[in-house]
Amino acid sequence: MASQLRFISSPKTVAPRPGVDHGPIHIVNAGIIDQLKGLGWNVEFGGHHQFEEVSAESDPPIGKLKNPRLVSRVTNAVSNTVSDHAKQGRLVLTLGGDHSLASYGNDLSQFPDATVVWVDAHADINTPHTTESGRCQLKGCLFPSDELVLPGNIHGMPVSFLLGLPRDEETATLSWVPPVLKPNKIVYIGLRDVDAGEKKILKDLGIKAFSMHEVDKYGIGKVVEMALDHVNPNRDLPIHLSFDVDALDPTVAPSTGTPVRGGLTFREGHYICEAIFETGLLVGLDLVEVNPTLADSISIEQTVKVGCSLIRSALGEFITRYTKSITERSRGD
Ligand code: HAR
Ligand code: MN
Ligand code: MN
Ligand code: MN
Repeated sequence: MASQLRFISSPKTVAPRPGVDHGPIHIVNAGIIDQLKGLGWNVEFGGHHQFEEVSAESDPPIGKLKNPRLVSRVTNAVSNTVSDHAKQGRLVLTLGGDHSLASYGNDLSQFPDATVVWVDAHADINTPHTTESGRCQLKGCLFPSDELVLPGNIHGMPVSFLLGLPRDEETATLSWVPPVLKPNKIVYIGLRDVDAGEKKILKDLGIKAFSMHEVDKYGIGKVVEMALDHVNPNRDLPIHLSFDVDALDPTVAPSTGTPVRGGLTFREGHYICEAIFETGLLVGLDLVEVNPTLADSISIEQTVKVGCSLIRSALGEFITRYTKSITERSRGD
C-alpha cells in the first residue's frame, strides 16, 4: 500500500441544509493531519478548496435539481483534484461536504477494476426522475422540517450518475461525471432510508445491499465478509470506501443533515473501516456529511471526533497501534 496520502477538503455546501461545508474545517481543526502522521502516513494537505459563492438567483433549479450549477462546479473541481493525485499513486482522502461530491468518479477512472463499498443510511441512487418529496414525514427522519420535503437533492443521486443512469437535459450540467461504475462493483452497508424509486433501481440492476436488517441478523463481521465476497471475491481489486456518517446511529453521530434512527453502532462503523484497511486494497476514502451546525456543541464535537476516528480506522489505526507502522506494512516487513 502506498504510504502517501493526499488530503482533499471540499467544504462548500451543496446540500439543502447549510453548514455541511464546515465539516472538513472542523475535522482538520480537530487534528486529523497530525493523527494520520502519527499512524505513519506522509500526509499532504492542500488546504480547503474555496469556491466562489453562487447566488440562488443565478442558480435556479434545472428541472427538479437544486443548486445544479454550484454542485456541478464544486464536484467537478474536487473530482479533477482527486484524479490528479490518484494518478500519482496517492491514496486520496476526501472530506465533505455532502455526498454529491462524486469525487470517486475520477478516482475510479484510475482504477478500472475498482470496487466501491458505500456505507450510508441512504442509497444515494435517485435519478432526477425518481427523486421524491415528503420523505422526512414518511420515514422518521429526525429532522422533520420542510427543507427536505422538496425533491431534487443532488446528494441523493451521485451513485446514479456514476452508473450512467438516464441522463437528459436535467442532468446536462452534471454530464461530466464519468459513468465509471458497474452495478456489480458497488455494495452498500447500513441502508435504512431508501426511496421507492431507489428500491426499484437497486432491484432492477441487482445491486447488493446489506441494510441494517442484515447487520442485525448476521452481525457486522459477517456482513463485511459477504459484502467483500460479492464485489471482491478474491480480495484482489482496489477498494474505494465512501463513508457517510449518517450510516451511524444518530446517538453516535448526531450532527448530520439527514439522520435516521436505527443505525450502525460506534464499533460497527469502525469495524467496517478496520476490515477494509485490513484488506490492503484501499485506494480512496470519502468521509462525508459531518455538519457541525446542526446540533449543540457537545454533539458537534462528538460527531467530528467520530469522523476523525473512522478515518484513522480506515487508515490503519487498530493495526499500527498494536503491531507495526504503515511504513513497515507497505515495505512488507
Ligand atoms: N433519498 C433522499 C433524497 O434523495 C435523501 C438522500 C440524501 N441524504 C443523504 N445522503 N445524506 O446519503 O432526497
Ligand atoms: Mn446529504
Ligand atoms: Mn450519502
Ligand atoms: Mn446518507
